[in-house]
Amino acid sequence: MKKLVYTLILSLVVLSCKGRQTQAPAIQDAVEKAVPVFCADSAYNYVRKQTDFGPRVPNTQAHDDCGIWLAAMLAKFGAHIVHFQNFDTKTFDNTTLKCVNIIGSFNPDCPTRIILCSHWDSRPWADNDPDPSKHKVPVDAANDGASGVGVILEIARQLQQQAPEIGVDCIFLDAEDWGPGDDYKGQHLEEYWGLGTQYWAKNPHVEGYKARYAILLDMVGGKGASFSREYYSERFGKQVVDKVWNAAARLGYSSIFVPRKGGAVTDDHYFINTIARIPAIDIVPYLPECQASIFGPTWHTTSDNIDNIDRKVLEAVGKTLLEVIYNEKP
Ligand code: AHN
Ligand code: ZN
Repeated sequence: MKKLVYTLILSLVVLSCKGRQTQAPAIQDAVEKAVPVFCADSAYNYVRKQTDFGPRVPNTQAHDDCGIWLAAMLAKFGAHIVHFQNFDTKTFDNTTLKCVNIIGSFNPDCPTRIILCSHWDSRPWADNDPDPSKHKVPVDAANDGASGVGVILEIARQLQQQAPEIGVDCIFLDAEDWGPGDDYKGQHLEEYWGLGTQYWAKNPHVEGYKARYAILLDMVGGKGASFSREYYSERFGKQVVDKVWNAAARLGYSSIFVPRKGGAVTDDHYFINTIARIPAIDIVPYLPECQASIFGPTWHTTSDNIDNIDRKVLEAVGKTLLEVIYNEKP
């Protein structure tokens, strides 16, 4: 019954978001381009659906159930191929994790491809919580995990309704967030983060896989978030950063996509750049004024839950990405 009600609510949301948004033609392009409308309510519901499973910590039932749901959603949205890439990986604390990277390929025969990616796992410990007694509690990860996946799912839904001129691979990466935090000082080694990405970069889902570039979404729904030009993104994919920040500026989002340099973040994009050698950028918060964390007040705390998600931030990211995708030429 609950499921039926949920489905009905979702259908209403989806119905209310139908329609097309047209934009003025670019000077060099006489044909008017239509960019589909990103529905923030729909993205928000995909975020909430993930948190409803509970923390998606590898080796738990919530994780496995959510993974099946994500693959089913990509299939439902018309991904021509859905890869379920299972693998085992070892963590810094010597735990073996049963993991899965989930890849939905749209227009798989198109040689010009871009990647949209986000990690879908939850951190097993809220080790940045202001209350030390909560440092072993798993994180809901509404922002740090579910937000990027929710935005990508809503983009996937749009891809089905109107195909862009390029191929798109939506990649949900596992085991990003089992890295050693500040409770393990001296072990803050980058190779223990992004374990799913490292596996994928060494074992791409298709032999000889190539893509023009990759865009990573990490923590793209938190209240008060803004994004700056992250260091490795700029170093490995400056043109991609330009493309995304210019698209955001055209849409009036320069207060969220701030045109300034950010810090350096060892995130999934780092391994896509250095192992897969695909230019990869990170849309990740940069909040130097925030005392608790540069990523925002809820980072790796028990407050990273659905109450901290702002539809307006999801919308700014989603609309900016659709603007990029539907202006990309083969
Ligand atoms: C480090 O703190 C070294 N990297 C942040 C990567 C991350 C964790 N993104 C989300 N959670
Ligand atoms: Zn995290």
